[in-house]
Amino acid sequence: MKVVHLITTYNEKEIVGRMIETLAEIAKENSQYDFYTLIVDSHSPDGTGEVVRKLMKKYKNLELLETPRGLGVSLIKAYQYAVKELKADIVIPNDVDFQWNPKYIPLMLKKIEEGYDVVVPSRHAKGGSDNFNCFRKLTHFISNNLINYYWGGIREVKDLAGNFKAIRVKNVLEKVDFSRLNVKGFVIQSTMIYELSKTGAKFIEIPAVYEDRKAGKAKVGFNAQFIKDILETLVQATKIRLERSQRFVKYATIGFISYGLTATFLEIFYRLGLNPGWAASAASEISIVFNFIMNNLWTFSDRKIDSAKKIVLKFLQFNLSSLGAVLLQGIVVGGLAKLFGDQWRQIYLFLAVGFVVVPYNYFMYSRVIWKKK
Ligand SMILES: Nc1nc2c(ncn2[C@@H]2O[C@H](COP(=O)(O)OP(=O)(O)OP(=O)(O)O)[C@@H](O)[C@H]2O)c(=O)[nH]1
Ligand SMILES: [Mg+2]
Repeated sequence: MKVVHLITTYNEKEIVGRMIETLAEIAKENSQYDFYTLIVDSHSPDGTGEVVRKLMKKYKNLELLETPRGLGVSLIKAYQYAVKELKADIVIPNDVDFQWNPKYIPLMLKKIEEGYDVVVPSRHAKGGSDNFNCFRKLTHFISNNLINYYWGGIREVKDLAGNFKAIRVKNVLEKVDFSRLNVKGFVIQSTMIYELSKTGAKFIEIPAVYEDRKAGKAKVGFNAQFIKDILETLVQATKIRLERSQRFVKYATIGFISYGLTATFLEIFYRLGLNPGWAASAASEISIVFNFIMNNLWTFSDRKIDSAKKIVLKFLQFNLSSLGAVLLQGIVVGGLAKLFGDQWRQIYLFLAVGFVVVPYNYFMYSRVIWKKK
């Protein structure tokens, strides 16, 4: 299997050689893999590129990719290059400064062999840690926890800010649509977790220690670039939140229309002579069919069920799950009526639908009926 390291550098001439050497040692000790190192450098004025060019004479599996300034822009180019040109099977991006120690690589590869698609060394997994000062702790908390995790709703892993991860190419990285990614700075990290999650990737975090820089200077400090990075993170997290909630909005729209449909058919069937109970049941079944078709074509179009046999099976499952919703609704309304009296029944219905049936159905649809492959 071909493993490609993507090492991003900007003014890192003191340390780039040490990273190349360390990766070569790891390659020697893990000879079952075919390792390749791509240094991704944004035309560093300190001559990092020159150092790499010289080392390319000594190490044959080493290459330099020159990119425009910006970590996001650089990584987007590098990921595409690793997939398309280098034909990588596994890609491992990392910083050059040893804050993420390459010693975790053999374990990360083992996890990929075990079937995980994205392995993320994490400061927030049990046993992980960092050595940040108060300022960095605060900025990390704001961007990682508050903006990305809570506001953006990116929850596949807890450590969303690190560069270091192992990613399977087949069916995962190769499916990421880089042409529509337009991020410039450090927010590329949480954006990648989100993009990878859309491919249906299976994630795992392994505990890791985020160490101090071994040489050179940090590019992160309290300056104009930092403000730009935080703003970009906020905008991007908002976009991700909106994109993610689109599914729920579609589901809710269909639910709303089907309520109208049930009410209309209840009237029609009743006027045709059915008693109200049968009329309501028949109307509900029509709404169930409508729900199933529309959610399959629209809400879950990316996970569409299309073989005839599966449609039959899933439709039966869908009916069973809807029956569950009806029972739940009955239990909640009945229970509340017993406790507080019948006169508030419309309020109980509203509460049962809003707080129990809607979340229950959404859960069943997204996790059972149209679950990710
Ligand atoms: N190609 C490229 N790499 C960059 C750019 N900016 C930063 N890097 C590299 O990306 C990695 C992360 O940058 P750092 O400055 O270490 O950022 P950080 O780790 O969040 O900050 P510290 O904890 O203070 O080191 C390093 O290897 C940098 O050299 C860029 O514009 N282009
Ligand atoms: Mg660093």
